[in-house]
Amino acid sequence: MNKLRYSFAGGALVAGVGVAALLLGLPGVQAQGGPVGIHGVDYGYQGVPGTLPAGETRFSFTNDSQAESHEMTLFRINDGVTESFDQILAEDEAQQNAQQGQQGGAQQGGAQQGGQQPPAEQSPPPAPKMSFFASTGSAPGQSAKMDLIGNLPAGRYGMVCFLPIANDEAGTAHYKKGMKAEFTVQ
Ligand SMILES: [Cu+2]
Repeated sequence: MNKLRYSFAGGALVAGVGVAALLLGLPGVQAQGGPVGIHGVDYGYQGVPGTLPAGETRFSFTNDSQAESHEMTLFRINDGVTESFDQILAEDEAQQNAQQGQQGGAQQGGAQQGGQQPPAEQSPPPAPKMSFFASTGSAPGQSAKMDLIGNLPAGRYGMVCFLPIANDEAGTAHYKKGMKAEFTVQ
């Protein structure tokens, strides 16, 4: 049900292109200072710093919920983008919904017209406003199996959970209930 382009799986592909040199809990790799301890609750993050120093950083994620799995997916907001992380998420969702609507309409039209019409011209997608950085997550009451260690360039970052609310037929994502946060690295 990964509606969003910035899903866990999709993001992993982007990361492979070299967006960030991420070392997943590699032994011997030390981040300066202690880990940044992030706690997931229903539905939000606790312990998110307002600002972090640039450079090697270790994030340790613990899921304090007893009911829901949670993830901590990090994005770096692209340089020059002025929208807040909340705005970017909202725009992305609106864009996804519009694309789904277009696809549905095109299929219906094609059937009615016997498929004679050439496909409507697709406008190119807008430039992405953020880049996947890293992701981890854990089941209720557990810590993530590995810390995230990454070399954080200065900039603005977003943290988000795309997982759907359990037993919610609409599959509403946790971030829409508030499980999202923005912080700055400088
Ligand atoms: Cu969550």
